Amino acid sequence: MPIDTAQFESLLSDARDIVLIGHFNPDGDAVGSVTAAWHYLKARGKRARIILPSPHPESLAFLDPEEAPILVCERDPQEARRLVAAADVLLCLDFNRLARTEYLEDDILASSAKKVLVDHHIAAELDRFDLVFSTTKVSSTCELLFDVILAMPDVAGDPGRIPLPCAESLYVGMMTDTNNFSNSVFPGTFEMASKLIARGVDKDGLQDKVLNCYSESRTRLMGHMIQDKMVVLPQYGAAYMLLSNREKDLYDFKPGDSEGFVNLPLAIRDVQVSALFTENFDGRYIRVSLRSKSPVNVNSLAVRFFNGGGHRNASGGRLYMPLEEVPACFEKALAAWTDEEKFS
Ligand SMILES: [Mn+2]
Repeated sequence: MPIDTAQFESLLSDARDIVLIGHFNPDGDAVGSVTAAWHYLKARGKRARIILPSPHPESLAFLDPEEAPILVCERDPQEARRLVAAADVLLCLDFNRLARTEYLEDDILASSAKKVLVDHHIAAELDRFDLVFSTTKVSSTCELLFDVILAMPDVAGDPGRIPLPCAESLYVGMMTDTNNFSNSVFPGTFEMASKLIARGVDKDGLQDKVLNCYSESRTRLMGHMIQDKMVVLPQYGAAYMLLSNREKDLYDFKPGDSEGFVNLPLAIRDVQVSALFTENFDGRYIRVSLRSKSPVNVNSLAVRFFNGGGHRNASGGRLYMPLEEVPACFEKALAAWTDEEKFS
């Protein structure tokens, strides 16, 4: 479907200070989309800054623009608030609710800037933005942003006009959100990949930089999780793992190290739903990650039982309880989750 970029074009051409914002615990799609947008704007001679609520994984550091390094709100909240207040356009990427920025919701609402959303999650807060690009029929925010950029008048459908660093960031976001083409892949996803590779993106190089870059201790932690922590619940076609702060210390855990763990139990034939429960570093809450095989909709599980949401086959949320109480809570949720919700 053709994307109407007229309003976006006029917002951007008038803008002097643009701020790009990603979500808390930023993943490849969050970092990919904010940095892709930054490089696109830079090529247009626009001044922009990127704010992320919390630090990104080290493996994505190469995407951080040297000229205007990403501002991490947790490290410099005052500067983040100042930038949000002073912006005339706020471009929010890869989140559906302002609460996903953790610290900046009120500041974003209070800012007089025009607010633009580019996102692929279910049920975005449409009324809080002046302009929204939102669909769930793409692999990632980066795929949607690729479509938007391609439809901008200066690019005019020619991927050759997308700056190379922008193209690389877009590829990384798509590659990580699809788990390297294994889930959430649409025909348009392959079209995007094909056009970006033709543009000059080094697919193998990015794969090695982002996916094959972990420490030895991370790979050992993954083995420990499968061998010692995975619990399979055959009666529910489900499996789960708990990751405690003690284990994180033991395995020298770095942000991003548990990326992909939640997908592992889905390799078991009869497991349709997989959950990873991770203790937050300061013990304030348990981070919930949920994945499912195709007909099963874990978004409904995340929304009803885990204070969250996301996508049909990949959702997240939070629990406010000690880690020891999580197994009983998860089993209770699985028992109460109706088939109607499960296959909705
Ligand atoms: Mn995403």
